[in-house]
Amino acid sequence: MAGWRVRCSSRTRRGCSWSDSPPHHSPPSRSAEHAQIPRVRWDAAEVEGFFRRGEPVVLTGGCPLTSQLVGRWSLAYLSRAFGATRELHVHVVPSATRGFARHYGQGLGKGGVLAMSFGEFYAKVGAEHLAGATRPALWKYYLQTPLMWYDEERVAGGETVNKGPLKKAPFAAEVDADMATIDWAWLEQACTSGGIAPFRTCQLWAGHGGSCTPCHYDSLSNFLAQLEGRKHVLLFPPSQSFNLYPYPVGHEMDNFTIADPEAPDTARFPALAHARALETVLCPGDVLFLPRFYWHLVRQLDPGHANLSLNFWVGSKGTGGFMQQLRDKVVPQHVEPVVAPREGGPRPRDEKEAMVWLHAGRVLEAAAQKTVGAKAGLFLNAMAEAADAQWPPESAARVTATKLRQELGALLGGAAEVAALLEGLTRDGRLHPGLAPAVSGPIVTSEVDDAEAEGSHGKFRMTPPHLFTAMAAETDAELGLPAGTAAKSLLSVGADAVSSAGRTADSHVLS
Ligand SMILES: O=C(O)CCC(=O)C(=O)O
Repeated sequence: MAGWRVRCSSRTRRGCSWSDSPPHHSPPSRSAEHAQIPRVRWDAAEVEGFFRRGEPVVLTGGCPLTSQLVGRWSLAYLSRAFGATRELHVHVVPSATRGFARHYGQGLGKGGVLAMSFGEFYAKVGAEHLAGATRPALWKYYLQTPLMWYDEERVAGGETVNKGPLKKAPFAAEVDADMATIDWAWLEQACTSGGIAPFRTCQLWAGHGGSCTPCHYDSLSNFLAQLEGRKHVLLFPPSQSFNLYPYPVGHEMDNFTIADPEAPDTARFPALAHARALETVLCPGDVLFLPRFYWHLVRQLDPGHANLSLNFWVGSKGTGGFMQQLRDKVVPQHVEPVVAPREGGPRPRDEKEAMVWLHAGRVLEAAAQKTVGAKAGLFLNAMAEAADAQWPPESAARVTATKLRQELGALLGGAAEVAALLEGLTRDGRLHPGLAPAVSGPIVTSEVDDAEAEGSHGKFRMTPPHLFTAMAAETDAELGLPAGTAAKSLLSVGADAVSSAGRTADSHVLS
């Protein structure tokens, strides 16, 4: 394999002949060569097998899902076509920040989510990032906004189903007409053949190249369609979970990894050196099928160049009967997935089985938290060292530990498998003393349940003005800028671009 540089076909609609000239930006160096995600023509007979088996694949050759939008949609086009609606979600982080983690606050990282129109967003990235930028960039921007979606509800067995009618972001007639060119019938057929229906959400991703979405998994499968610019995708199957050091269960970011595979700190995260990844570079026209629970880190290539994707999340967040059975037996409360084992010992035989381990690990952590609260890490460390055999036989801790060993042993195949799971869960102090920084204070997150939104638990979908002002003041102090500079930078919008979008120049994002 010739390094990370993937040869995208120069016959793709947008002529993505990147292999002929050096890219503007290479992904950071890696500790290991990674295998390539298979690239297969969208109409090849073998494609259905990837969906059915739940394996990642890049569909090439003009997949009809979004082929009508490739070459038509661009940042420039959407800034005109989208109209004046100012409800689009734009993530904003200080320029030195590596990525956009979807969660911001003390212990999570600096940043926020602001409501803008596409014209405002484009004016900002045009003035501060895209070719010909005239102002230095204090902030980086990433528009991540749902365009069409179903609300969901959880039903028996932990599955999720669509609830109510299809909803749409308020966009102009031109975008509406474009959305109708999406081949929804192809998507439905793909989902049906893979047993992963129904469609849940279509989201727009627009950036200016250079930054990334850090390593995480989603509970829904995904078709990620690249429309403009390129993205490097690093993908880790569920079997690699232990090697990536997921945040502890219950943490705000417990579907993200604490370790950063792009900048591997193997002194702090030794197992990261063993993590086996798949990778690809998505070019306009490519559609990546990304099965749920696959960890993914997505980097926009080519800083200063427009980057645009649409994705389609599909399926149910449910994890099947085994999870419900396990929860009912060991922890009667809702938990969601994470984890897999070290080289050498017992381990799952395939990625489907690895997913069971991942979820079993999460149930184990949740059960420990329920039993001993904040001492869950200590409890699981002790279990990993088999110290529970010495605990008083009648104690709640011993009874729980025995029950957990029995139930998980039956699920995973035996005591050795449970020991391997415990070893992976507690590796290198992941849970105790705890590798993740402590979180406190209000949180701005794009992954918040409706019931939790807007402050009832100190969580916000959008950054309230007072939080943004505080963050901007910190940025001024860190960079030695006059007070108010960072805030002003975010409030100002390039007059030309805004008026060309048919809007007034004095509009701002925090009103
Ligand atoms: O494109 C990106 O930056 C992230 C995409 C992603 O995480 C997803 O589609 O689930």
